[in-house]
Amino acid sequence: MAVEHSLVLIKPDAVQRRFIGEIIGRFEQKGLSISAMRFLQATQTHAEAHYAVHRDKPFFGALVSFITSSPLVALIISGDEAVSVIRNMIGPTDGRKAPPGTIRGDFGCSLGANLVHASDSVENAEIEASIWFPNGEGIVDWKICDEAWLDAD
Ligand code: IDP
Ligand code: MG
Repeated sequence: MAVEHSLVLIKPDAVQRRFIGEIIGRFEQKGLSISAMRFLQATQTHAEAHYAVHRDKPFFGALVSFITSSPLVALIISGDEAVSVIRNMIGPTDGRKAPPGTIRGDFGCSLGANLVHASDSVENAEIEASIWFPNGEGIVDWKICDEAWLDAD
């Protein structure tokens, strides 16, 4: 089993629309597990660091102001190949094009307000985790009891 850790944000639009439980529930149902979870209002510093790769894009200002506009939930979610599994579960960036069955496809019709962020690589997951959980604070190393039943490969 190739355990990976993904940094997930339940974005302000999803929090305001009361989708925290629904979104976390999907990851739990999939057999992934939570390694860290914080409910917070992102600062400008969080936002600029998290979206640093987009700083030259025309939508950067709107993106930073959206992500800092209201509370969000930051999580580290772990499991077998968690990075690609979670990217597939959230779907493509634009909710209008995201297929049904994905989080973005089921709950949104927007490119900006697309409910959730998830790391696109193991390397970026580590960088992003250090932004939301500096010095590893809040990260819990634990074993879930159903692991043997989830991996019969
Ligand atoms: P991703 O979240 O699917 O990885 P990225 O291209 O990394 O998508 O973009 C980061 C976030 O920036 C998106 O989730 C979305 O909220 C926002 N975004 C991306 N492209 C646009 C755009 O063209 N206009 C407005 N917001 C955008
Ligand atoms: Mg991205």
